[in-house]
Amino acid sequence: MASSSEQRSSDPASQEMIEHAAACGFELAWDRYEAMLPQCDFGKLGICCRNCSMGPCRIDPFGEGAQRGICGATADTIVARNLARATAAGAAAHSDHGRDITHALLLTARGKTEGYKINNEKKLRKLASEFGIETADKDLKVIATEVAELALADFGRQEGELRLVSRAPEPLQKKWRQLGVTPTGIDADIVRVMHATHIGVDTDPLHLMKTLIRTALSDGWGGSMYATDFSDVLFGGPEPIRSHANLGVLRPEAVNVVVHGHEPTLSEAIVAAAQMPDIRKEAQDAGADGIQLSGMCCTATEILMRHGIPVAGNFLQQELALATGAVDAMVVDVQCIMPAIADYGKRFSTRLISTSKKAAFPGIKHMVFDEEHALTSAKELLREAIEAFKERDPKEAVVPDVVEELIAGYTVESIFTTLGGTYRPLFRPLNHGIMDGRIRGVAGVVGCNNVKITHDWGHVEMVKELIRNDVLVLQTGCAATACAKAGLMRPEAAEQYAGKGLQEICDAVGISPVLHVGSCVDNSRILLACVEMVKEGGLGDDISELPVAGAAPEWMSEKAISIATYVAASGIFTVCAEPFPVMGSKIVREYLTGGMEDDLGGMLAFERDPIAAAHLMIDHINKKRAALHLSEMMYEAREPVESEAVPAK
Ligand code: NFS
Ligand code: SF4
Repeated sequence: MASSSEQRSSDPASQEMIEHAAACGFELAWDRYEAMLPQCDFGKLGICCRNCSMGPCRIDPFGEGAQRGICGATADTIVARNLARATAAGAAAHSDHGRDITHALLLTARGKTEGYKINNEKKLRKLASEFGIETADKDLKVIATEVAELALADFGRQEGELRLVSRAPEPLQKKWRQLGVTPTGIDADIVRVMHATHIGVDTDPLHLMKTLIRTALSDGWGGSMYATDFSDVLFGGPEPIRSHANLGVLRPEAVNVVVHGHEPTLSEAIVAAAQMPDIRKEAQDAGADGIQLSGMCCTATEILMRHGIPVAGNFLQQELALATGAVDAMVVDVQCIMPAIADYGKRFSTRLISTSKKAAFPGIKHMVFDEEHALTSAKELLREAIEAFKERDPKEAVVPDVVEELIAGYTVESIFTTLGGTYRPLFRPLNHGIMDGRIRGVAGVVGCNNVKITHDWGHVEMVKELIRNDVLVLQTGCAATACAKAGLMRPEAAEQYAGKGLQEICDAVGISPVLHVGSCVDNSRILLACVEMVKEGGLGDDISELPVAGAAPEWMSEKAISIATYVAASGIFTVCAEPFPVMGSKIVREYLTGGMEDDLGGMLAFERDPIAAAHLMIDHINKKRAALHLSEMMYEAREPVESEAVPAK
């Protein structure tokens, strides 16, 4: 028996579409998951290896069969190598995205892109001064060229330290150096993992952990951070902005274009093209009430943050959006795109188009997009959608009438400037709120959806538990979309769900208790918010002393492995729901969930129950508050608000 729509998702729009899909005979990720069961236990424990062709080898966890691979590799070695490779793949995904944004800035500075310009001169000048570039009397384009070239050099850096390492608090930099995990060069650190994990190279699990941590750090303090900085420079630094989320943003009367994937170079061009008079007229002539653009996954959060474009959904909603039959085009680039979406191109007039030179999908039209012809390509994609609209059978379109309001657009620069007016040190209201016991601490709740956990339930339950305990929550990616859909990013959410102290701060500053800070690469904003909290003073000298914690309650991707690792290696206690595939190695498991804290001030924990996980975070925050001798919390935690969501399977 297939699981029920309530077991699959806690989001009403998704439940409705899951039932619709079942009635139409459409297969969804949950169906494929159930067909896959039971999943391989060797894989779960991380104890299978196929790094050479003498294998595959697998270790018997009960100690009765093979205890070593043919080469002699132990379970500890195999687990460590596998995890290192996953981390490298995740770091590579973020960093290659960062490289492309940096390159797009360089091309723009050289006048070689179509439709992009430098949108944020202030941030560019700030970066130039950070990089030690002389800017007096220099043209903006020259400054941009020099900044982009220095950043690109960090990708290929062969020695020394990554430039942005200097943004970390001194004590943290010192810990990294002492352990020998300071990132060197973004590409080189990834290559190092691939080399170290080849047969017969690094087989010491703890030494492999260092190689893995270095790569993760070069993602968080390198590739991802550059992606964020240069997206802000090129496309503008986000400011608080209102919008909507969930499948109900699709409008059957309009040409519906969903951009899905990650790199804002594509989605930004489509946003611009959709506003051009000729394209709008073509849509009108086709009988449509305009073009309705919306986003899916992280690219959604990029154009939400900067333009208020509504979000159609998160990772597990990509098939559901297509199942509505109301999507005329889904335009994808890279990462988190299920190849299964190709099915919908056969069932509806929907155009499925992949645009990255890095990714093609069987059954999906490949129209490679490049920055040199960005606007022209974007218009071409929109014209495909208009053609599809003409062919669409209106009777087949079923769109759930579910949308929620939200505010997004928070950044390190914009979080506490919403009061406006006189100059004030940015993070003072936050630090003071923490010190006087109104706010208990801050949590970053980020990451994906995963069929193993009721969709959105993990995120929403955890975040509600945190804010009722006066923990301010920062969110990115699919986690942010989940909580936006649940109404947690409206200012009224403070009154409905937050503890009294947090409510007082939200009212005073004019923010909601859950702040949307962007896409997954924008987790770098969370790191930098921690740096600002340290700089503001009163909460210790290092990130590891702050009353903060991180979580990924529905994670699934290799990128999430890299993120959780760099967050922990930056000194932040981080809880992941699904355990990393390390349970087959006592050494690796104990290091990540214990020893790492002695070395770097932060560590991981694994807990599937979102409420229990929230309490691990709250206990950690309380421990840090006590160590800092902060005052008692001003108010008792708020009573839990009764939840309608069903528990996870
Ligand atoms: Ni992050 Fe974004 Fe979503 Fe997970 Fe995928 S879209 S980069 S990986 S699923 S949050
Ligand atoms: Fe087996 Fe060693 Fe080859 Fe892995 S590297 S497949 S453990 S022989």
